[in-house]
Amino acid sequence: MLIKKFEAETETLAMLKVKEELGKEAIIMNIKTINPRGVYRLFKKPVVEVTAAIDELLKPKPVEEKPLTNVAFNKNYMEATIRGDILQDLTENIGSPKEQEASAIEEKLDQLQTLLVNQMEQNEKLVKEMQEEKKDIFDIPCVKLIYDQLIENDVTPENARVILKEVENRIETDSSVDNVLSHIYQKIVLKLGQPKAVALEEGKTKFVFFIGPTGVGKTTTIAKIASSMKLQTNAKVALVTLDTYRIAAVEQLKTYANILSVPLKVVYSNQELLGLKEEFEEYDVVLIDTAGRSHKNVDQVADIKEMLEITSEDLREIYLVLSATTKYKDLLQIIETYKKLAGFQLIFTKLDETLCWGNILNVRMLTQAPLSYMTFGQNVPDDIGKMDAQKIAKQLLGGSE
Ligand SMILES: Nc1nc2c(ncn2[C@@H]2O[C@H](COP(=O)(O)OP(=O)(O)OP(=O)(O)O)[C@@H](O)[C@H]2O)c(=O)[nH]1
Ligand SMILES: [Mg+2]
Repeated sequence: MLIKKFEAETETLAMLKVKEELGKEAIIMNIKTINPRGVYRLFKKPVVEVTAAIDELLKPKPVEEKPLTNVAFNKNYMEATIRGDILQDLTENIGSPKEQEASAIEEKLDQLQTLLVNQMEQNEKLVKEMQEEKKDIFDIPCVKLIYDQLIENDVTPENARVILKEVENRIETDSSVDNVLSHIYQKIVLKLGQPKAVALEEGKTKFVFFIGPTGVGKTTTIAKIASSMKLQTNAKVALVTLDTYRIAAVEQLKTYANILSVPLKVVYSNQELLGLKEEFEEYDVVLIDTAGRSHKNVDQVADIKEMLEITSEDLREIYLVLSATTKYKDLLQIIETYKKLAGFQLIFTKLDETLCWGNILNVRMLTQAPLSYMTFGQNVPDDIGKMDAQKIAKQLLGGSE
């Protein structure tokens, strides 16, 4: 048996409490009104007290509070959505400035992504097209043949590649051999550049120095130039030799001077060189022969520099004489030595002794010095000419006349 007291403002309310807690089987044992006492009377109202009892077994069980399962939760959630609670939440947020901003950014990102993907696809397509279109220039069969021909003629592989690479853009995979050849030919002609021969100026005496290694043909070339100047342009020519080491050398030039009826001066010191300006002021040109020097002797090159600098720059021309028969490796050493003497032109001799004229192009590409004359035999005065870039290019491409 369970006995419990219930208080309420009225008897009805107290009875409701009893029923709620003990059920309708509860037995009312007593009902009384309790009046507050003492100071409490001022604040509290009288209450009705009901004493009720019930058999333990008959007491109603409290409703069990089960935990919410997922299903239940989802159900509740759905119900709530149906009820509009969540929906209302969402509607409250949609259209808020933050929401609008976020969706704008998202939209922009989408656009950007589409743009990037398109761009990447386009790039890939382009690269593929380019790869298909512009294969390596050496894949064109005739280019390989031309390259081999240049190498055969002693053009260095590096220089041959430079030339081919420079025309690469103009050559199509299906270009005809003639077309390819003509591009390469033009490129070689351009690389060789315009020849720069001795330039005579009225009222001035030009001092033209011929320097270079031993036995390349300096003296012979001077005789050829002197003769062609005298005969073709009727210029007033004088010869000077600084090659006093060998009597034969002086004799050699003397012979040419006699044949050409031009004066020859033998100069023994740099000091004497100073006097030449006055001595030959009536002349258009003074051709100066020097002793062949070993390029390995650096001191001698320093001497030449000193000698050259005696003549003022505007009246001076320097020609470095090289033989087309010299190996490129040796030419490299020669250039290394003579490059200290800036401002020279290049003469190539003995073109008749070799079919491989590649070194003319090699040295030109290495030094950037202008080409001037080429000689092609021992005959004075005939075997000389201005450097003929077209003839050299043809020769290098295997199309000699
Ligand atoms: N085949 C050929 N021989 C040449 C040519 N030019 C010069 N020679 C010959 O080369 C040799 C040397 O010529 P030189 O003019 O004495 O040479 P160099 O540079 O003055 O010689 P050194 O004064 O000793 O340094 C001579 O036998 C010339 O006939 C050329 O263009 N072709
Ligand atoms: Mg000589």
